[in-house]
Amino acid sequence: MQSEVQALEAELLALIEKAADLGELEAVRVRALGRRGRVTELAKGVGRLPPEARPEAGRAVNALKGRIEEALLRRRAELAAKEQERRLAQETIDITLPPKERPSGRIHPVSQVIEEITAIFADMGFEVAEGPDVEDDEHNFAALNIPPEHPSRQMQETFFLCAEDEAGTPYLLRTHTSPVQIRTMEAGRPPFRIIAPGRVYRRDYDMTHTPMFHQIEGLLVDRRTHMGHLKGCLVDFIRAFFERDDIPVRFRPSYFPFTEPSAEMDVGCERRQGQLVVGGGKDWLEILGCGMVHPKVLAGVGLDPEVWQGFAFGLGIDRLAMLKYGIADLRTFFEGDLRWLTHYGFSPLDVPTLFGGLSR
Ligand code: 2NM
Repeated sequence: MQSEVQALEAELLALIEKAADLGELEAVRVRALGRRGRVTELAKGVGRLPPEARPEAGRAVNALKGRIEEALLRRRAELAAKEQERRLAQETIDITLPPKERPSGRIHPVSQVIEEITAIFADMGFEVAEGPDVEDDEHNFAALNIPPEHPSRQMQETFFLCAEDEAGTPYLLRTHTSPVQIRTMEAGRPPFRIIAPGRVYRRDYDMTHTPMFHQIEGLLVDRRTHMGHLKGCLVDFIRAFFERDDIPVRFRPSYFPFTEPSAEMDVGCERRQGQLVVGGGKDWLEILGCGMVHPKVLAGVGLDPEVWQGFAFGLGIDRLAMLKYGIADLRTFFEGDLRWLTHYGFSPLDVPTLFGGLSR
C-alpha cells in the first residue's frame, strides 16, 4: 500500500504541475479525486485489506488525498494569476478616446411634464397612484357624485365599451383619473396624499382637443383639512412648475359634482410676439380645477365627513406642456413624428428633480 501511495502521488503531482490552464487542471482533479478517480479507487481498496492492515492504509490514503487537494489548490491559484496577468497585458483601454455620444432617444414632453409634476408633489409627501384605463360606471361616475343625467355621462362625451358589468352597465374608458382616487380610498386607510397621472379619454377632436389626453389629479385627505391647505399647496406647485416665484395667482368659484366648494385657479400671463407667457402681464389663464372633496364622495368610500376632509384638484398635462414649452398644436403630440420629438423632446439623462432643476 505504502509504495502504491508513493507512486500515485508522484504521478498525480507531475500531472498537476503539467496542467497548462484551469480546464486541464480540472480534468486532473476529476481523474484523481472524482467518483471513479485514482485516489478514490485506492480508498475503496482499503476495505478489501485484512482488518489489521486497514487503519494504517486508511491513514496513508487520507493523507495522500489531503496532499493532492492542497497541490490542486496551489496550482489553481497559480494558473488564475497567470490568466489575469495575460488579460491585463492584452486588454487595453485608450483613455484618450472621446466619450460615447449621448443617447439619441428623446423623452416626450408629456413624460417630461409628468416627471416634473411628480418631483414637485413627491417633495410635498404625495405618492403616485395608478388605476385601469377601462373603468366601470361606479368608479368613473357614481362614486364621484355624478348623477345619471349629468351631461359628462352622455354618449357624445364618453367612450363606452360593448362589454357590460354584472349589472348590465357598459364598461367605459375613464374620462378623468378620479376613479384612481376612489379606488385608493376604498382600498386603504386615511390619511391619503396621492397624485394620479395617466391617460384619459373623451370624444373630442380639434386644435386643442384629442380623444386621448393626459391628466394629473391629486388628493389629500386628513383630519381638519381646509381650503387654506389647498391654496398653499397649489400656489407652491404652480410656482415650482413654471420655475418662477412671481407668478400671480387667483381662485374663482366654480362647480364640480365631486367637490364643495369648488374653484378654478388662474395664473397671470401675457402675450409676447404671439406667444403666451406665464407670469406677469394683465391677462389670466385658467390652469386647473380644484375643491374640497364632497361629503357624499367621502361617505361613499366609508369615510366619516365629520372626521375626515380632503382637497382634490385636476389638471391637463398636455396643455401644461404646451404652455411651458411653447408647443402650438396639441395634435402634434400624438403623431409620432421623429423630427418633432427630436425638436421638443428631452434628454433621458436629465431627470427632473427639485435640487437639480426641473427642466434645465
Ligand atoms: C378636478 C377638480 C376638482 C377630484 C376630486 C376627486 C375625488 F376623487 F377625490 F373626489 N378626485 N379628483 C377633482 C376635484 C378633480 O379636476 C378638474
